[in-house]
Amino acid sequence: MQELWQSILDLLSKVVTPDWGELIALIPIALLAIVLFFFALTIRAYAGAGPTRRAPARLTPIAPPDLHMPGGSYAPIFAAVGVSGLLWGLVVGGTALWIGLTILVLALLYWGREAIRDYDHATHVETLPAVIHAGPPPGVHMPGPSFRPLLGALGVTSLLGGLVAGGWLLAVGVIILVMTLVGWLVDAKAEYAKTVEADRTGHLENIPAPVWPRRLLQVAVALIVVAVLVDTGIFPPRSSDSTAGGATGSPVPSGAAATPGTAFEITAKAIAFDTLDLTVPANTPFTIKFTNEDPPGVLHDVDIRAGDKTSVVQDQDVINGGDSVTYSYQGLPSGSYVFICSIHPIPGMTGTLTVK
Ligand SMILES: [Cu+2]
Repeated sequence: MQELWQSILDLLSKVVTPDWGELIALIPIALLAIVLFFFALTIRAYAGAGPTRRAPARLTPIAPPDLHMPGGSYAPIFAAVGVSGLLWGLVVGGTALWIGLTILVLALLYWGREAIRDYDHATHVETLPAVIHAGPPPGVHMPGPSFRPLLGALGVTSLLGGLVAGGWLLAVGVIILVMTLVGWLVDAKAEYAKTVEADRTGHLENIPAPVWPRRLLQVAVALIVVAVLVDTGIFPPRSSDSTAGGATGSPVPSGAAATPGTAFEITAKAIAFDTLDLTVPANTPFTIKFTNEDPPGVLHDVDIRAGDKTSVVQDQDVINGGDSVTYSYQGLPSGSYVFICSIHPIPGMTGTLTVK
């Protein structure tokens, strides 16, 4: 009996226990088949629907009275394109991310404008008499509106961004904040003067309502944009002259510069050296004027290693993006070496150094 049962189980296991790996690999194909099947069904349903359900006889829906129904909008489609662009940018990174973000922001702004238009339209058909308050009740003083908090928020944001990223953004944040606080103080002083005046006249007036600070906002935003551009190194374009003898630069030893063929210049940009081949005389000190043209935060150096690219022969300090330095190296016995960035030991930052 036991044997019979076992033989049945063995037989069944061939059928019941499939190769799961192969089945899982088939899942996407099965999903695709389902989707295609659905599309086919939909197309067939439309094809068989007959002319009456198709375009020519389409009616424009009319909303019942007192019911507001906004018309069709492309905004959700634009937003979907923007989100797709953003997600795609998150996958591939770099410029695509910014393009996706820009599309999304533009789409949302468009949507917002549409919504505001719709809102304006809806509020204009309002038939109830609008209640307009002439002012606060007697004895209550209500200060007028002020844009200072908004500018202050802009300044604080810029200041905090500057504290994180450093550079000109910090200075711009301080400038905007100081401008805001001084303006606020001026407003407060004027309001105080009004209360003093009210003691005499028995009537407390507000200071004139401020106009929208278009010019001030434009200046603030322009300052922030310029600071970000300068901090990220996009503007002005860095030339080798402007960074010559940077903060970390050390003077070229006069003895080394005197020997011909011992002073070199290497520029690193986009995580690659512009030179990948150097030849120096044996047992002779030499220098490399090294310029890092990558954005701040991207560190590079030029170390010398043996031909195996791992044994360090001479080590140098890394410099930050935007900096420049003159490295001094001691004379080397003749042979084949590499000069390499210890941060990015990739082919683009590994050059051959021939000493002979
Ligand atoms: Cu590097």
